[in-house]
Amino acid sequence: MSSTNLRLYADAQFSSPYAMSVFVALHEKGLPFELSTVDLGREANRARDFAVPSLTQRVPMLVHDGFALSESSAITEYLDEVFPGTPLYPAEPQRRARARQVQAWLRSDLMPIRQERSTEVVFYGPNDTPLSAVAQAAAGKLFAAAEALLEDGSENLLGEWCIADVDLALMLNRLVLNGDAVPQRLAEYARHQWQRPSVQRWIKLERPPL
Ligand SMILES: N[C@@H](CCC(=O)N[C@@H](CS)C(=O)NCC(=O)O)C(=O)O
Repeated sequence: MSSTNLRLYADAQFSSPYAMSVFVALHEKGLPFELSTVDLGREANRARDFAVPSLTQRVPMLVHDGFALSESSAITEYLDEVFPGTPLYPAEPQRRARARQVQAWLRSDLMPIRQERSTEVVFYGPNDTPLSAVAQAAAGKLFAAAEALLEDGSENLLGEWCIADVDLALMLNRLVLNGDAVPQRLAEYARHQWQRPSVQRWIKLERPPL
């Protein structure tokens, strides 16, 4: 364990949107941390040294002072509770609940978009397969929710920036960066969120070829 006492385990391609969310959170908090990669293609996540502490055999996993935690939104909530620095979640209970709702929804729904526009599209390059009818329907649902959440014209979901902005921008950018049709307002929101320095640090990580 390094002197920072924080180590993040991410996928070897740096393509996991969930690892990205935690990486951004650590940078927003200004916390020094070590970054380790887990080769999911070689099932390194099933090896005992990762499988046991992670419980879930999934990245991301954060280890803080010997305490191992997986599940990205549990990690970012933990970081927000334990460390000062930029708040990751709104303080006001209803806004905080909304941020958690958006995170939970993006992690549990919109599967056709996640399958047909994997994060390889975002971090390696676009694909030219048209969206299926079910993916278009999922995109319609995504746009309706995002437009409702951003109806006041704000550049962030809930007034001040929060970690759910990163997750929503990533979901929209699966389409925007692939050249799929996205309402202009939402494409601008996603592009704006992508410029955040903590997000750019993840984007600029050196990736191995696929
Ligand atoms: N809900 C989890 C999802 C984590 C997840 O799906 N991680 C993927 C990489 S993006 C993974 O580790 N897959 C390997 C596996 O499930 O065996 C989170 O938010 O952390």
